[in-house]
Amino acid sequence: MLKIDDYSLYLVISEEYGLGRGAVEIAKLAISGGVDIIQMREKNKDRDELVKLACELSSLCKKKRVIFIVNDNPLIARESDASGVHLGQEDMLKYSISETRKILGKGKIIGVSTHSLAELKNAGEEDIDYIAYGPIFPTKTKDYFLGTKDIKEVLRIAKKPVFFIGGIDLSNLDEILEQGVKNIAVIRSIIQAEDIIVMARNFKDRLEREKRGPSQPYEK
Ligand code: TZP
Ligand code: MG
Repeated sequence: MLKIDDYSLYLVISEEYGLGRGAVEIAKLAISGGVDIIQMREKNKDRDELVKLACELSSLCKKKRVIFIVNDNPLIARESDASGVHLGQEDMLKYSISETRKILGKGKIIGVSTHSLAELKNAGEEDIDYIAYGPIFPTKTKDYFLGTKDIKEVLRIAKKPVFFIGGIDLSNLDEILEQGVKNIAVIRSIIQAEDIIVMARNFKDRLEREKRGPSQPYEK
């Protein structure tokens, strides 16, 4: 059973932003570059297509020991034997966390999207494994963003690992890592990169460096 460690790089794949590249191709390249978690987030596919793609991604991720998460639907997560499911606030009206836990079973991962400190606090009380918080920077998928001012407060009150999301790229990564961010989730900056492997590796290297802490001065 794969578990979520700090300094994880979480890639959310939506083919619609993939510049013509398919989800499996993107996943393979991103895994080579070192992503720790992959989410299938497809809003324009029918159920059969979702199950088929989820099964392909699930078996690829299993082989590579990468966590695989299905967005929106715990039943598809179960059918594809994914590592877990990611639910938005509206998804939880359809599938409560307790129902989702029953569908998936104990060892699986449940993640929840939050967009405010209040949602973050509520999510922290639930039987879930991680929280996504954002969008912290402007992004194509939302018409608003939260900014970075509450990051320290988010980290102070969060009872689960938090993945910051929304408009994160290599140019603004340092700014949030300096505030204590440990885990990040991205879509476009990796899937739209000319070289997905190199871009994923750049993100991962930066997280690894942060994990090691400030470099020690050289001693003779
Ligand atoms: N939830 C909050 S922001 C976001 C989602 C799914 C989109 C993140 O995409 P990008 O391309 O990394 O800004
Ligand atoms: Mg959803």
